[in-house]
Amino acid sequence: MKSLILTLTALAIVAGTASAGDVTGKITLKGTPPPEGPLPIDPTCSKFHPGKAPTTRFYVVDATGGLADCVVYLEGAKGGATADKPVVIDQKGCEYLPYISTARVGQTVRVLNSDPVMHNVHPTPTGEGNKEQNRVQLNASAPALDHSFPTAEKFLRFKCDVHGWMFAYVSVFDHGFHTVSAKDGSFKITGVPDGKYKLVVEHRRAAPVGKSVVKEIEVNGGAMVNLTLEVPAPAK
Ligand SMILES: [Cu+2]
Repeated sequence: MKSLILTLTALAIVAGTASAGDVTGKITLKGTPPPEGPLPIDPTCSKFHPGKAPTTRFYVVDATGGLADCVVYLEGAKGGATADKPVVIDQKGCEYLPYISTARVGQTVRVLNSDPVMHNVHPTPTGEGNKEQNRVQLNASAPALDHSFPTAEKFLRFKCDVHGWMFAYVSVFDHGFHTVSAKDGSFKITGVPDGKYKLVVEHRRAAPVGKSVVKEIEVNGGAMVNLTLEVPAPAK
C-alpha cells in the first residue's frame, strides 16, 4: 500500500510539471476574398487539368472559413525538434504543391518533378548567404533537386522560368517552432516548452510580412489559440 501511494505521488508530480506541449488552433478568414483568377497556363500544361482550369491560390478557404496556407510560428523561439527530414515540394500539373511551406535553417528543401515536361527550379532568396540557384529538371525521371538555406527568411520565393505562373514560397526559421495551416485552417506546433510567447501568423494576402497578426500566448503543457484574419480592404 505504501509503495502504491508513493507511485501515485510520483505520477502526480510528473503530471504537474509538464514541461512542453502542443500549440494548436484554427485560423479563420473574415470577409469575402476577391475571386481567384485563372492561371495563364499554356496548352501543354492545360492537358494535365482536364475539365478544370487551375486558378490562383491567394485565399484557400474551406466551408467553415478555415484559412489554409498561413505561416504560423513562435517569434524568437529557440531550439525545437531537429529537422532531419526534407521539406518536399512537388511540381505537378505545372503547379508547385504545396504553395506555402516552412523549413528550418539548414534543412533540406527537396523539389520533385512529377510532370512529363521540363521545369526549372529557381529559388530567388534575399537573405544573406541564401543562394540563388537555377537548375533544370527534364521530367519525372530527373533526380530531385535539394536546397538548403543558412539564413532565416520569410516567404523565400521559388519560381519556374519555363512557366511564368509557377510560384512557391518557403519561410525559413532559425528554430523549429513553425508550421503552415491546413485546408481547414487548423495548425499544430509540437513540443513547445512552457512559457510565454508571441504567436505570429503571416499570410501572403491577409497578413503579409509587416502586417502580421500577433497574439501573446502562455504555454502550460500546451495551448489552444484561435485567430481571425481579415480580408484587407481593396486598395483605392
Ligand atoms: Cu515549370
